[in-house]
Amino acid sequence: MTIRIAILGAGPSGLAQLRAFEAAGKAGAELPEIVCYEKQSDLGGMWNYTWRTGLCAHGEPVHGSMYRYLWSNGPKECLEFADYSFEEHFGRPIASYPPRAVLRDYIMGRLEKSDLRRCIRFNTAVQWVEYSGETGKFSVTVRDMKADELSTEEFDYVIVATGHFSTPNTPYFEGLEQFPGRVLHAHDFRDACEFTGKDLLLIGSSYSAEDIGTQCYKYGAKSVTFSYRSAPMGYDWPDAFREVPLLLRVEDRTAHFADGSQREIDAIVLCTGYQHHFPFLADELTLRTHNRLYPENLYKGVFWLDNPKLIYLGMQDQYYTFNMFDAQAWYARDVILGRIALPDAAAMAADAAHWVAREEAAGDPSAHIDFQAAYIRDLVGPTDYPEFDIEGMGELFKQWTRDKQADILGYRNKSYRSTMTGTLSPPHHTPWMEAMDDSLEAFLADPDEVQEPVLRKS
Ligand code: FAD
Ligand code: NA7
Repeated sequence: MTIRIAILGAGPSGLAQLRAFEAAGKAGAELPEIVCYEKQSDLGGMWNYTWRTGLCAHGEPVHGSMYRYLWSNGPKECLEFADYSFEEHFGRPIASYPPRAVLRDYIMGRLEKSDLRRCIRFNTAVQWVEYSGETGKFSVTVRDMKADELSTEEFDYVIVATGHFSTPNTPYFEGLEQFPGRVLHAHDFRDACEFTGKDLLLIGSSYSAEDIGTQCYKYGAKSVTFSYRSAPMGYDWPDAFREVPLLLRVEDRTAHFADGSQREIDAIVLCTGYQHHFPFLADELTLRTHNRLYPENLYKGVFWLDNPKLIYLGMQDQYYTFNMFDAQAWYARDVILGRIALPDAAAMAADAAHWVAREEAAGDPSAHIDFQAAYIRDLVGPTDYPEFDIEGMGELFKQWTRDKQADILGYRNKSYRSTMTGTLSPPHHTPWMEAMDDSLEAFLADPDEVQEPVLRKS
């Protein structure tokens, strides 16, 4: 009987899984039956922009956390697919830090002509997944959101690729309920222009704080105050920025911080990260972790130790993204196709524990990058995913951290060399701080044709 596989989510991770099977199919393998459930109306996952916040038109939580004017926060050379380069997609080299729409176009382009697109059931939200030890199968219950109908199907494998940057972590601070301005989580942030002329307080000192803060400044915020729990970001900020310890309380418009300082503010954005949240999974199948490089209880970072027919993709904290999802998907595919045998439960647990300990011993960003490179190397080795220079890409990541340190508002003007094609990317026609239009058309415009309208806000 044909093996049936459910892929939950058609973002970059779910699409990597489809692509992995497509590659095997093209090489002559007999493919299992695949159904991919996606609650949005198109593929692309987080890279689809939505103006909506809260609930979608059908009452499901809005998945999107991306906002207008979002540009890649790492060089595109570090997320390039090994089997589909940027040059192949765009027909020419492009600059290293593209805006969201350009990366979305790239991700989707790889699957555009694929037959496997027909496996995706859009507007279909996964509601419940449970496993029966008796039948050895998973029951997956979904809601067709347009027809408002529930249905259940059985599968041999379930691949969870629903992402983990959608359900906000929202700590409470005294006085928030009295604060007269806007209080929102980064998940609901959409348009920096809302904060033009405002004094902004951002809680958190990681990617969201850094990016939303710099972007609001770019679009005219008067000042940006970052409040950190553990450590400041420590960049060489322009005068309008300041980093202070944790917020203690808010009284009217005054924010009081742990060092005794205070500041008048107009709005607060909680850039306090996200929760891994799987409301559709039975308790014994649920991954519980914080945002880390090697979540516990996952063999090879993907196979659920208690039941390896449940596979999680993309649940790691991420330096590497798209090509890491590919490495995971190729490995998972080969296990499902019987090309790679899983060891016994004790060996899988020992291997996972070894990686967890190795992550915990990695002390700084450079060691974290090396760790993730080693993890990907471990996955790619036994599969036929095209060989790529994972460690060379790691060096690009290290250069990126230095470039940010040198110029937090200017690092996106840098160019990097693709480890896939060897091409050094051309500089973008407009420095990031002046590039107000984040559309694909503006980004790809010929430098000679770039005139005033391209610089206008979209
Ligand atoms: P997602 O992209 O989150 O896709 C998950 C999919 O699952 C979605 O399509 C969703 O609709 C679907 N889904 C969820 N629940 C259900 C359900 N119950 N039923 C059916 N479908 C469901 N990465 C980079 O490489 N570079 C960047 O510059 C970058 N910037 C980022 C900026 C922000 C603000 C955020 C939040 C993330 C950023 N990332 C960036 C990381 C980004 O999350 C990954 O690049 C990538 O999108 C992860 O892919 P994924 O498929 O694992 O998850
Ligand atoms: P991250 O990278 O998980 O960072 C979360 C930040 O929130 C981090 O600085 C945390 O501080 C801080 N945090 C978490 N809880 C609290 C509380 N209770 N009080 C104060 N500060 C807190 O999430 P991001 O949203 O920045 O990035 C996630 C992805 O989105 C990433 O891939 C980006 O590309 C976009 P800590 O340092 O732990 O003390």
